[in-house]
Amino acid sequence: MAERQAAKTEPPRMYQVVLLNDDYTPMEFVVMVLQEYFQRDLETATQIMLKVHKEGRGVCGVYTKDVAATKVELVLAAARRGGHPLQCIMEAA
Ligand code: TYC
Repeated sequence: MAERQAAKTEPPRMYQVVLLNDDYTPMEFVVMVLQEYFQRDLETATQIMLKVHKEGRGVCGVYTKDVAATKVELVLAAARRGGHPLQCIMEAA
């Protein structure tokens, strides 16, 4: 019982949503995605986009599992609508 209660009050596992670089998605589109879906201001969004562009990947934010999964789906749907190959994944933080 003590164990069950301890497990119940464990903080939820967190997941980071990660953007991956590609050669085709416009920088402006990635900045827009970071502003729209990750509530980043223009300066922070630009910094994250440039990090992905230079280093191949970058963390957009850290969320609970359901929120992270929803954000990945929203980003991929927006990329598809725009005809961009942008890839977005989630991984345990
Ligand atoms: N590398 C892209 C370009 O030069 C820009 C880009 C940045 C694409 C971040 C994807 O997650 C990405 N247009």
